[in-house]
Amino acid sequence: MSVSQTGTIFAPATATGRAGVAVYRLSGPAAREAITRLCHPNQLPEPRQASLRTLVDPVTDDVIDHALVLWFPGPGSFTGEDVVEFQTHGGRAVADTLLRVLAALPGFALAEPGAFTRRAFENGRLDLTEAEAIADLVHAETEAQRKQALRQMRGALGALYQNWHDRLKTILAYCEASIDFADEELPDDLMQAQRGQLQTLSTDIQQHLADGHRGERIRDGLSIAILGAPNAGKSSLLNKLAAREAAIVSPIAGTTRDVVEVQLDLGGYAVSLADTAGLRETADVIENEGVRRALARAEKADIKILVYDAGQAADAATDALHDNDSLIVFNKVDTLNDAARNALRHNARACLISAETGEGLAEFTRLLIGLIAARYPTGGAAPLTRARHRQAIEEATEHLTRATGATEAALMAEDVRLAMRALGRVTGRVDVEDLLDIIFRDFCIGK
Ligand SMILES: Nc1nc2c(ncn2[C@@H]2O[C@H](COP(=O)(O)OP(=O)(O)O)[C@@H](O)[C@H]2O)c(=O)[nH]1
Ligand SMILES: [Mg+2]
Repeated sequence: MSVSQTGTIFAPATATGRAGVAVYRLSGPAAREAITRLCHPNQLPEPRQASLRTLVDPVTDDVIDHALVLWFPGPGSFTGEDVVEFQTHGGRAVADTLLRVLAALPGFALAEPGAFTRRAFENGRLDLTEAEAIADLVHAETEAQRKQALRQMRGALGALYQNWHDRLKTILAYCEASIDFADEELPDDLMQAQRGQLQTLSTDIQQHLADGHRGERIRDGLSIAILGAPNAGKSSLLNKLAAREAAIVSPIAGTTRDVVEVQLDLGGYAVSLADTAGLRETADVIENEGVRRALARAEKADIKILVYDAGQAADAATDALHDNDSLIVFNKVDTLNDAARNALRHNARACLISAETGEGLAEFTRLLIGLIAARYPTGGAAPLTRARHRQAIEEATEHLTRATGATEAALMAEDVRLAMRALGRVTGRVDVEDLLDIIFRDFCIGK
């Protein structure tokens, strides 16, 4: 459906299945009728206070369940409309009966995914970044995702964009003054001052954009690739980190050919960890394709784990992948004598591990999490969290650059207006009708 629903909507807010309690949510002009028609006794409870009622099918007089009822009169509710919540016993039969009875009430329709939050947005209860953060919080699986979603839900990102928007509005007002009063006495340096303001704002926005995709990676998960020579122990390391036998380990070089991926929670970060084919020159067509995929994955990875067999001589193919986003691991240290180990310890950046015995793995995991946390801190200024935000803000900066170079107030004003509009699309202040279906599609029913 492309337009938002009208009338009164209802939906289970908790997942279906057997559970102690199930919550149903209703919103819209007729929400209160669900209380007057279904509840015994049927007067409205005190706002925002739980009251125990008996839920009855108004047609058959059958008791459906005993429930806690909450009444949130609009406009001070989540959606801005009258909202009712029923907390019943969980379970299929109660759900089926209650949903059937609600659907039969005049003007009631089952809510589409995200319909409640969409109403909250349309009624000005939250901006689009806050609405998106609710979806993110519902989907959050790790600590970092949860914290980031909470911060955005409290309006940290929206407030930042609003601040930029307001600064542009002031600049626009001066531009328009210059146009309107072109013949009158205005300070000569007025336009120059606006240029300065635009530059300062541009710098702030550039800094926000140049965040190494921090917010997006925390939200969507980081990509980490394990790379190295055949038989270095990459698959063994993946299995140890995943705590399961996800990849085949064998003494036969060239066993791993495709990229094997596992999803992990590493220190609160959602991570997609990829095991790859060993890097070597080979005549085997399929293995060659594996090496190509390994290198492509290395290119894409946010962090690389470069695995060396500690007992082997130099490995130029792996050396070539070293950069600031890589961690170096010498594996199979269980096969080394003390002198050989000490020689390796001179490399301060390297970790000595044994994927076989587990030696050094705790320390390695600690270092890896430290590297992730340093690259993708959860504190500091609120980061943008979606490609949608990045696109709109990049568009805004293009307009700002043009505005800064404008020679006439009218041209500057036009680009400032366009920049404001691009920012307004992020928070949903302007012209977002086309975006809403896409954004709210991500939601669950009942949210
Ligand atoms: N002694 C010892 N052998 C290991 C260690 N890690 C892996 N291996 C062995 O090295 C061989 C290659 O391991 P594998 O994980 O398949 O390496 P990959 O080709 O890099 O994925 C297998 O026989 C493993 O059992 C280790 O830390 N110590
Ligand atoms: Mg392997």
